[in-house]
Parts: sequence; C-alpha cells; structure tokens
Amino acid sequence: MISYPPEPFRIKTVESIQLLTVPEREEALKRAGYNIFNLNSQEVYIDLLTDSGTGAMSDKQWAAVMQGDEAYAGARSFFHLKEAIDQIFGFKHFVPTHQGRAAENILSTLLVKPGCFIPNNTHFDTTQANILARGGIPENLAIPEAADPKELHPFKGNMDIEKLERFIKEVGPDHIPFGMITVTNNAIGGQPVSMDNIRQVSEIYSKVGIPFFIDACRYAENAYFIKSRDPNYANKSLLEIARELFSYADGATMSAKKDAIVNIGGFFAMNDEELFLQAKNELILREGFPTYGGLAGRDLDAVAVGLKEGLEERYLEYRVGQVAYFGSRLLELGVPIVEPPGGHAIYLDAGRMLPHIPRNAFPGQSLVVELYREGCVRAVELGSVAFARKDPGTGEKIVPDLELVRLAIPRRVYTQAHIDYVVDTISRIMDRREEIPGYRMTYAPELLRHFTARFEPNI
Ligand code: P70
Repeated sequence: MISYPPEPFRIKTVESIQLLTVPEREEALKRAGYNIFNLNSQEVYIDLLTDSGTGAMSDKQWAAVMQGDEAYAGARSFFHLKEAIDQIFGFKHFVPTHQGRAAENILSTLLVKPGCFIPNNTHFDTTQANILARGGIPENLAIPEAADPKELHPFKGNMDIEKLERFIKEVGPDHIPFGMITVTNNAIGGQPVSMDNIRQVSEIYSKVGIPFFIDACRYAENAYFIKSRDPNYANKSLLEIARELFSYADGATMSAKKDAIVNIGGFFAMNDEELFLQAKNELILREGFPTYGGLAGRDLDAVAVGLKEGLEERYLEYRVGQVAYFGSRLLELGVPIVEPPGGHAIYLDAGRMLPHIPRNAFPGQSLVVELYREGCVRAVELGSVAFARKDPGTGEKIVPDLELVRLAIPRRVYTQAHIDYVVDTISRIMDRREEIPGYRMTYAPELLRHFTARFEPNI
C-alpha cells in the first residue's frame, strides 16, 4: 500500500454528515428513480458525486469573500481576478462566467455552425452537449491507450496526433471552427496530457488556421503530473508549467469549481480581440456585465485566491497522493479500476466488475446504485448513460469505450478514514457482485441525460 503526505492544512470548520439505515437508503433510491442526482445530500454519507464546487475554501478565500466589491461595473474584485488570470494563464482577454458550461455556451454560440466538427482528446458531458445543442459534431480523438483501463501510459489523456491530422484532412479545416483539448482528460479517467502533446496539437491547429482552446478545469493537476512525470519539467515551477501550457493555445474555458477550489465560478479567456468583443456582448445578454459575468464580486475574489492556492505544490502532492492511495487500496483488493489513478478521482471499471450485466442494462448505473445501497456513498456513472448519443449525421448510436463509475474526491474535504470507509464498501460489493441486477431506463432525455434519467431494476 502506498502512503501520501498528510494534509497540508488543518480543519477550522466542520459539517456533520450522517449514515442512513439500509431500509432508509432503499426508500430514498426508489423515490429517486434509482438516479443518485435525485437524492438529497442529507441522505448521503460520503459524497463523491463530483469534485466540482464541492471543495473546502480556505481561511484566505473566506477573508477575500468579505472584501468582495459588489459594484455593477469596474469592481475591484474583477481586477483581483484579472491579476491572477494574467499571471497564470497569460491570455489577453477574459470574461468571468458563472461556471464552465457558460463559457462553453458562449464559445459554441459564437463559433459552432450546424454540421461543423469540434475535435478534442475526449469531450466531457457539458462540452459535448453544448456543441450538439448548436448542431455541431463533437469528435473524440484520444490515443488508443485511453480505451484500455490497464494500460499504464503516463500521459493517457493525450490526443492521437496522427488521427487528428487525418481527421482535419478528411473533413477539411474550413469545417472545424475551433479545436479543443481537455486537461486533465476527465471522461477517460482524469488522465493528464503531456506538454509535448499540447505543443504538437497546437502546431497542427495553427498550421491550418484552426483556433485552439484548452478546457482548463483541472489544469493545475495536469501541471503537477507534467512536473512529476516528464523529467524535462522536474525543475520547473508549476506556475512556469501552467504558463507554458497556455502559451500554446488561443484561449481557454474554465470551470473554477475544480482547480480554483471555489463553490461557483468560471471564465472564458482568449487572445482574439474580435472574439472578445463578441463574447462580451453574449455575456451581457445572458450572464451579466463583463466585469462580473453572472457572479457576485465576492465570488470573483474567492476565485482569484483559489487559482493560486490550487497551484501550490505541497497541496497538489497531497491531493494527487490521496487519489493514488485510494487507487492502490482498491487494486490490492483486485477491484478493476482505470490505471494509473488520475488527478481528481478513481474510476471503477463497471464493465469488468459486473460482466454479467449487458451494456444495454447499464452496469455502471447498477454499480452506482450499489455504492449507495451498501455504504451510503454517492458516485456518478460515466458510461452508456452519460455518454451514449446519436451521431447527428448518420443517426447511428455511439457508445463510449468503457462503462465507468467515477468516485470524485472533493478538494480538502475528506480524510484517509473516509477513503478507507469507501474502500470497505467497495470490498463488500465485490463479495456479492454476481447478484447485482441491471437497470432499465424509464425516462431518457436527449442531452445530458445522466442528470435527470430515471431507472427501474431489470431483474
Ligand atoms: C464533473 C463536472 C464539469 C466540467 C468538466 C470539464 C472537463 C467542463 C465542465 C463544465 C460535471 C459533473 C459531472 C457529474 C456529476 C456532477 C457534475 N464537470 N469541462 O464533475 O463545468 O460544471 O462548471 O459547468 O469536468 O466532472 P461546470
């Protein structure tokens, strides 16, 4: 078993959590239509649904909140955020947004035309949906290793360079209004992208004049992996690594709810002046004035401080170490997970864990239900429920390579004892896994259906 550095912080405020009885959990599941998004958080003991907006803010962030400037225009808070974004990201312009998907919405509204293609290593749920909602076609071009949960590639989030070049040739650069890359690659295991890969992707896009945007939610965890896995960057600071990473792009969409450790916030950054002017107009229409963008001034201040804290090396060593510890404990028990563990979560391979459940009976969904039933633990399905979709061109059904269940670790929230509790829960599920039923979907919306679908056991 590996160990990880103790928390580089101490706990100042606590929030109590409670463990429901098994019959109470059963009741809650039925009422929720077997979709854990429909549970009340009071009904959950360890909540690993997401690492988004669920982190614990620091005393410095709370102090910054108290200093928020709530002026409608030109607030001091905006300039605090600008200073942090200038320092870390280095793009010429940005607009604050209330969260990541609002940035994606602006980008898609301005640039996606029906029938165009948007390549990415792997699109995550809201990126994919925002592109589809505007009639675009999201294209996933991750390296083949990404589809093999046992492949120990150090930068498994990479884009397949040859596939990207071929794809651009095939559809033509005129049909690609922009290209993306997601750091870390969330959909396939929170896996990092290497600096070399980002540089190569950037060169390919810029050769043919395609603007390149980074989906930057977990850029700090990605920077930490680059430092620890690429000897060329071992002696660089994380700030230097982040700055180099963004220097290859024309802009970024950011959900500050991840690596900026806030409960709400995001931004859309870019170098292009014309795009900035259009983004500001779109922002005013839907989010708010360009110096607050759908947030309160105090939120902007919390993001400004959080961006810097999220990039601290001692914190990231603990953070990535905690996830690695969780993964190593599960591997010891023979639990099939995506290897190596990523930056923010452990992904159970439900397809391998529950081989008796066919894909059309949603093994991932089934495992999510069992985690709650067995341990009052909440996780999320990232398989055929979250990612299956119709190809807008051919109408063919596209299913993801893997049936995954993600146990995301909120930042600075849970201790090793909490992780150990979840490991014990999973171990008990392993012991009775043959008896676990599949599910039938009784309500299935077209886009982002994992959030609202309903299910019935399919026994
Ligand atoms: C998550 C949440 C958000 C996200 C992301 C990437 C790579 C953009 C966004 C959008 C979404 C989620 C999934 C399951 C359960 C709860 C929440 N990811 N790009 O947990 O950002 O949420 O701020 O609009 O991961 O991974 P935002």
